[in-house]
Amino acid sequence: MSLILYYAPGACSGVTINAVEEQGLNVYKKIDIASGEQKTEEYLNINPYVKVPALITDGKLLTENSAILIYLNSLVAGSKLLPKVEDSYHESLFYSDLMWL
Ligand SMILES: N[C@@H](CCC(=O)N[C@@H](CS)C(=O)NCC(=O)O)C(=O)O
Repeated sequence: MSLILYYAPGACSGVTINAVEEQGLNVYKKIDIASGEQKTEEYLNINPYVKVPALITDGKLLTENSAILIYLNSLVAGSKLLPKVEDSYHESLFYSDLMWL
């Protein structure tokens, strides 16, 4: 499997950078959003939503911190990136925290 996470230092993609490192998957590329690199044709071909983070997994695009975290959690057996939930209240609380990100 090939994975590349596009991120910008100091931006909300820090959430997914931490998760990638936590999972031992050090596969990221820096995008300089201050200089507008996210608007270049090269990056728009990767992520037409003009944002970071963007994860490319086996050539397919996944965006949004929350969705990327759920995906990264699924890649590592026994991952503790996301909590185990005991009931529907705690499951909803988990999604509440995740979406707050
Ligand atoms: N809801 C998105 C937010 C993504 C987002 O707004 N990223 C900002 C950096 S924090 C960005 O790429 N901004 C560049 C731009 O809007 O041109 C997520 O959680 O992934």
